Amino acid sequence: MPGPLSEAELEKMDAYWRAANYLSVGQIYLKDNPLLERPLTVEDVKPRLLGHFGTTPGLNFIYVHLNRIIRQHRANMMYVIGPGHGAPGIIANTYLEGSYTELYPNIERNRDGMKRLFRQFSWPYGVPSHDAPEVPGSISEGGELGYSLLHAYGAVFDNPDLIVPCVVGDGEAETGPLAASWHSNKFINPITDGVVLPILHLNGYKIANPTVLARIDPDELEALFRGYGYQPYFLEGDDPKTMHQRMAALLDELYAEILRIQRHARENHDATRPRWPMLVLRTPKGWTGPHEVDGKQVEGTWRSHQVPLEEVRTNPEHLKILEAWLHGYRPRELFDANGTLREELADVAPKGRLRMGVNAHSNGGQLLVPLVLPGFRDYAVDPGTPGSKEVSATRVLGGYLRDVMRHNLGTRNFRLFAPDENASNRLQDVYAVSGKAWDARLESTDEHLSADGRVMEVLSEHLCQGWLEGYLLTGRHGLFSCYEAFIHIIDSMFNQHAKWIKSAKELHWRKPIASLNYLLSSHVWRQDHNGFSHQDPGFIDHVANKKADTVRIYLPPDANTLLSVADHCLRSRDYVNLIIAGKQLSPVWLDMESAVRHCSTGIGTWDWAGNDDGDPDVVMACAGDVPTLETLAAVTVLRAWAPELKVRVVNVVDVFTLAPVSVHPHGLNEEDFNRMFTRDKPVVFAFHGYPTLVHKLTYNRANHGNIHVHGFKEEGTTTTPFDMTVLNDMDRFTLALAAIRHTPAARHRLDDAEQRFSEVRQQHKLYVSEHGEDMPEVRDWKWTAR
Ligand SMILES: Cc1ncc(C[n+]2csc(CCOP(=O)(O)OP(=O)(O)O)c2C)c(N)n1
Ligand SMILES: [Mg+2]
Repeated sequence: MPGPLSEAELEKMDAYWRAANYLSVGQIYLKDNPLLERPLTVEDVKPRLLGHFGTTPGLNFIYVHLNRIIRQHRANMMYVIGPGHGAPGIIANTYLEGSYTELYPNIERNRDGMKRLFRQFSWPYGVPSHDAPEVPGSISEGGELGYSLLHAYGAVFDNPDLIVPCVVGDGEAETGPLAASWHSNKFINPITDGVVLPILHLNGYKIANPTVLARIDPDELEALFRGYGYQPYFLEGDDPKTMHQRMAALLDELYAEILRIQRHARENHDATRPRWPMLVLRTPKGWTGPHEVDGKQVEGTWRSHQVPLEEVRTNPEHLKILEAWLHGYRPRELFDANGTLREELADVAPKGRLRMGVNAHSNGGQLLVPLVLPGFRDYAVDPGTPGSKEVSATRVLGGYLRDVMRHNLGTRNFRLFAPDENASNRLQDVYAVSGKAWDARLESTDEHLSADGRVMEVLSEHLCQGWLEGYLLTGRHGLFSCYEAFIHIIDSMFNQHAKWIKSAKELHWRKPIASLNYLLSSHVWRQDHNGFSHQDPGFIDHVANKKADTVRIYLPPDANTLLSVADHCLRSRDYVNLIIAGKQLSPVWLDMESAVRHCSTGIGTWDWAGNDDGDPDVVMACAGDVPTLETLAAVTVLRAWAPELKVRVVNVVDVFTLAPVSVHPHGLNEEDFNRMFTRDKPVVFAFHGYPTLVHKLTYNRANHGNIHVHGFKEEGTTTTPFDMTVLNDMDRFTLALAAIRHTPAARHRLDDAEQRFSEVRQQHKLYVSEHGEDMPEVRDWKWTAR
């Protein structure tokens, strides 16, 4: 069949593809005899057959053809694959192009190296079976499906020369995040951003079922993608030679179309949303694998998803099929007697930095330019006497973030991400510097929308998270602000990113990247108008499970501490930082220098709030803005209910200071912890989240038996701010009563305190029921020094 490839070129590309397929099958099955220099025996086969063949030949086919485009045009391409279980294919290709051996010199490009390449795959202490940080050229942990397109789009923001072909599995395409991801094209600026070329890999099957997109009518499929704003190109077939010619021709056309779109946009300064091309590639699942096994069709069906032949070690017939399958790729034509790829095939791959295995963006830390940060002290709020002034902490932070944005406009390496909540979380000041990215129709009533915007707002936590991950992994910076309750939507994506960071840190060649920063506002205690559905502080617990050297949790009690924490987080590398701070008016407790000192230790005694003279009867501890407010109010309640009680106030910003230093690097050492919390005095602890976390972190502290934690108990509704704390027994009166109850020296006060408590609680209930707001003495309460 005629096409752009000469006969020789076609032969070479096909051979190279066979080599990639051969190496992929070798990784799944073999631990020895890598070049089949002797008849295959059971001893050559791995004891545990792990891996996925079905998707791999398709991924390899695409890789080989992208290589051709890169060579011809010196294109800057990074490959993202959704079906990450096809890692053997990517490993094979990076090995063939040489990038694998450069990063892992023990995997030499000869017989021994090939044997090690095969053996290490899915082998204890070897390499994982999925696309993972260990895989050269990858930014997408492919174990959990659904995020490929988001990572690809995140990568091309502000990278105008980058092209990211992104393979979407047709099964993966059924996931929620992926289904929403297609809309990313409305957030791309053709002048200043790069291009994602989605390649829907319609191999027809998932693990055990057909895929929806493979079984709808072609016109429905086309309409679907046109509806998403793409121009779909279709390619279908299974005859390798024909497919090589047609794929080469099609990629030439697609590449030309991409350049045409970019040229038009850039020469005319016209950012109008183009109809970006995409490819729908329909090839058989398990292409080139055994067609039939035990009388059942395997190639072209779901049966080829993992290991098409499972009984190789026990069934001689299967061993024979495997041997014939491997020989079918004609390895002698591909590798020389030493096991090195034949020289005439090597130039199918591009050279040097152009190889996808070493694309600079895929190891984004190499490209990381630190943010230029304004002095956060310039945004400080003067508190006057502690707590006398009320501000929205996140609004104050918004002013700082506006200038972070401003200072980094030139480098174009900072973006904010929010699921339609940026202004709701009070970060709207940033619009003075940069609007919201939007490349769909504009109406005269719209505000702050532009194709050039750097605030990414879309009502999908998945999209925000996935874009940000892609942006960070390619060496940029960002912050994701979200309602606290709904951040749970991306729990699993957070897991995967945290795992990525953990594993990447263990690889010498992966450079540190900017941390993933969450700002959770509209938090559990101040969801006054939204109620129970919006009240959930559980993300803290979720984050706390991850590796100590990867996660940080901050609960700044006021605006100044929030500024200090944010500055720290934006400078940090290779962490996930979780910051929780309210957006409602709330007291400022510390002046800026005290805030900086407090945040640098992460925990501290607030001497100005206590009266313990170094020897308290009770420790009142708090973490979070509302718990801090209630704790300080409880201190003033105690002055009336038990005036002689010596109270110490401890405030926690950095939750992990509570953990032993053996568990988390931020943990207080035993001595400091005991000095602060005492060894034997009661501790009443008001905590932003679920109380169990404090217990979990402090369970082996000397004084753990005396720590009484008050936090969210899953009681919520649409009610007043103070009533929320009452419903969950974290209000000032409950905290004061608990202090008296647990302090032996105050026992004689208990009856009286209980009486006062029940009266005030009754009064509160009646007042809020009748007036719909909190009692004046609660609303107007202010901290007063003793
Ligand atoms: C979110 C998620 N759910 C389920 C799985 C288990 N899983 C692994 S591969 C696979 C099928 C993938 O099918 P497809 O995307 O079509 O990939 P391919 O056919 O190319 O292998 C499934 C369900 C997963 N990895 N991630
Ligand atoms: Mg599939």
